[in-house]
Amino acid sequence: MGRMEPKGFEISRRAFLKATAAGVGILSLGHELLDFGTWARGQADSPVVRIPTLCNGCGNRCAIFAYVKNGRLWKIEGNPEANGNLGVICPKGHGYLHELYNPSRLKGPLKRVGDRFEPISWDQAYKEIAQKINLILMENGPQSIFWVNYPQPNHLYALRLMHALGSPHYFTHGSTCYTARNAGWVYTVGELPSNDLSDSRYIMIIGRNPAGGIDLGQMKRIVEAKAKGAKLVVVDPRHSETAILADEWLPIKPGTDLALLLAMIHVMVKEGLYDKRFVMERAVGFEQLEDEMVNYPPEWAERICEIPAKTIFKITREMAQARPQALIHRGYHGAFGAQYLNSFQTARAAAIANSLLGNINRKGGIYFPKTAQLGELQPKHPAPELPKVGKADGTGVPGRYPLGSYGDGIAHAIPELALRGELKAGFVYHHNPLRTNPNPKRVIAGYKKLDLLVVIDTVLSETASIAHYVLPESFYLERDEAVDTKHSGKRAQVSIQQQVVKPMYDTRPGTQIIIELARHLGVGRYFNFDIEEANRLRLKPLGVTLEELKAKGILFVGKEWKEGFDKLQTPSGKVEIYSKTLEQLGFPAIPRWEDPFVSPDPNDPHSFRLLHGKQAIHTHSMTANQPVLMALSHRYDMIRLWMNQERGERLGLKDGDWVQIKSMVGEGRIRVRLTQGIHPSCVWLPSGYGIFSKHLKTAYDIGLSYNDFLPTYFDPTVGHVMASEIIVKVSKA
Ligand SMILES: Nc1nc2c(c(=O)[nH]1)N[C@H]1C(S)=C(S)[C@@H](COP(=O)(O)OP(=O)(O)OC[C@H]3O[C@@H](n4cnc5c(=O)[nH]c(N)nc54)[C@H](O)[C@@H]3O)O[C@H]1N2
Ligand SMILES: Nc1nc2c(c(=O)[nH]1)N[C@H]1C(S)=C(S)[C@@H](COP(=O)(O)OP(=O)(O)OC[C@H]3O[C@@H](n4cnc5c(=O)[nH]c(N)nc54)[C@H](O)[C@@H]3O)O[C@H]1N2
Ligand code: SF4
Ligand SMILES: [Mo]
Repeated sequence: MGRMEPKGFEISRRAFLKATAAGVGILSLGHELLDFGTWARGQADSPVVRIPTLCNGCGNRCAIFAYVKNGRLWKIEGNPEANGNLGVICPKGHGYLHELYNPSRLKGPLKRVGDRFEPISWDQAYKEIAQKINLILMENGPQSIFWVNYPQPNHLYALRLMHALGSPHYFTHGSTCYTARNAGWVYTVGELPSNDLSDSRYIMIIGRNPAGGIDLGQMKRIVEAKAKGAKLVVVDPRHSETAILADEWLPIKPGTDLALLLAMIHVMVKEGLYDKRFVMERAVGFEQLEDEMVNYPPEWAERICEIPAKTIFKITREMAQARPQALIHRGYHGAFGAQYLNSFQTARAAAIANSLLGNINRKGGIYFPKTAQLGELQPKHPAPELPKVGKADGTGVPGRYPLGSYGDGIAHAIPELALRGELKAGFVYHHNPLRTNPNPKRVIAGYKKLDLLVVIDTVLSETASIAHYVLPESFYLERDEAVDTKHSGKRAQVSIQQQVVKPMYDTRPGTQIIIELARHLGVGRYFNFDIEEANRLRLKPLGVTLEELKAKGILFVGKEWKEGFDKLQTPSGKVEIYSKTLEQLGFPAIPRWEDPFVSPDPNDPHSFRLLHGKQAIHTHSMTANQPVLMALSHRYDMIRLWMNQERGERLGLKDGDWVQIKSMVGEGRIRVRLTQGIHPSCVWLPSGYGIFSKHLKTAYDIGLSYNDFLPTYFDPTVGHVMASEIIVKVSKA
């Protein structure tokens, strides 16, 4: 463990006593009562200890140093060497720290008794859960049990548990976030790549907002590229935080990015701007692309996406000039993660346009990062057999969702499968479907239908509130976790979340909970290890020890990234401009224009498309209850619906007025923000609010969530939520 005592952190004992002389005599620190003298002596005398770990304020899992004094967390800082955040951390990371000392945290396991929760011991909770699961297994078979979680390094052990029980039903939140984007890339270049931003000379970002939907490393690299003269073009119906930095902001009509991309491809093909050698040697299907693209000149696209044809020509020509150090960002959630009926084709078109720039695995282009290949637990700890039944959500099943990600599953199908009686019992871990899945009325009905719902969380979230058992996980700074390979880049990075302070309450680390559940469920033979042993086994092939990793927090392993490639992980080994696989499955083998599923009524002044997105100070459903972060929301008046100024005025609205929003499935009230910075056809809702768990007092009933307005949809390609296929009517409240 790295130790240091930076001068600035030491408060001298005298200064401290002076500052608190008028204070109380007894202080309550968590659950311990200390007399003031003991506490003050401890504060003054103990050194500041620096422990490297990972932030859990959002899925980015930035590498941080936590500073601890006298057993209390002092502050966190970014780890300067880390790929993902390059030494910085964001406001959510700072704000979420306060959760450690938030009195509304879960303090021990709970059991539902009627409409109340009662405390229960860990052992008793495990016994009762195991009894119920065993009964359900006997009556309904293993496929009636599921596990769903936020994808994270210890998911491996949850998957092992489901397989040990014989169930294929392991899910992540992917269908609400990124499955269209991932599939688009996978079916074109074989895997999900990264963006080599810092060495790029021309960066085009479509519906990605790393300054708000935070990615700290990306922002630093964009700024670095700009300092070297790179041009930044941001395509977003909204003037996002990233658009503020852009050389050019293209306020596209939402849902039509595919038209823009098809027109760009058209220009590259027609004017011969593409990388001919790369396409000839490294891609299949260019001839078919040429045939199809005649249909999509920029003049056609302008009528659909409302970006002037001359801008499309200009941007495309400029990009071709800068290639191969030019890229279209691989995207995440906003434009084609899981948003529209055409999102899969949009992701495909983005991948193809990049390929025509010849930038695949090139400096300044789209590249395949080096990822550490962790070791296996087997043969020492044999893995259970793979389940014999397929997934009931239809992922990977011909005729259902053949392009769907079997690994992620379709999590928002869980309530539907529960309503049909196909799923009977489940574990929800670090995930809050009641708030983050579409159409909460259906989600609540589905999850309530389960014979057994076990939720593993740190607070009484919406989902935990309806569980039969709530198992409290220790806060991230209180626990060791599975080694992580996220944020790989030019060199493979391996990182670790480790314990920084002692658990305040009767809580346990997630991996330990999984292992203990397995032992009670009679499949302990697959879990004869603890997190430490598992971490050691997994690090072994990398040639680094757990001690080294714990001392530094992150380590780089393996060889440096190199330009170029021999063979891609596609069936042809090349870029699949034309995809035979898609053809065989009955999907368009070359992207072609598809309208979004729904569109606002152009003749109705009240009709808008409802978009949503991140604000830099909140994470999904998990930070709104942080008093410091919510204070920022109020102070900067951020809990408002963005609407185009002129359209708002036509509805008789003034900035700050209350409006009523109504869709097919829900309604609600919120204040409006009138701005020039949004396309007239849509309104935009910040996505971190609308908390309805009464236990989360700071957040309760403030703002709205887009999910309240989103019907339950499954797109026909990968089964995602189609999160922006929402038409709402907005009127003055
Ligand atoms: N602050 C914060 N940061 C986060 C997270 C968080 O919860 N909070 N979560 C992390 C996660 S899990 C994710 S998935 C990422 C998401 O990261 P992003 O995908 O960057 O985030 P979003 O805000 O969903 O969307 C980005 C932009 O897409 C725009 N947009 C919406 N519809 C369209 C469209 O049809 N076309 C185009 N071109 N643009 C459109 C929105 O206006 C928005 O500015 O953020 C990560 N970082
Ligand atoms: N309302 C709304 N819905 C959304 C989004 C949104 O921004 N807002 N974004 C969409 C996207 S891009 C994504 S990726 C998904 C994300 O959706 P989810 O996977 O549901 O993620 P979160 O809302 O971040 O948090 C889930 C739960 O994890 C709990 N939690 C936090 N830390 C810990 C911990 O250390 N241990 C345990 N056991 N639990 C913990 C939180 O209390 C919370 O209840 O949602 C999608 N749906
Ligand atoms: S982006 Fe912010 S909240 Fe997310 S992991 Fe990094 S520091 Fe933590
Ligand atoms: Mo996400």
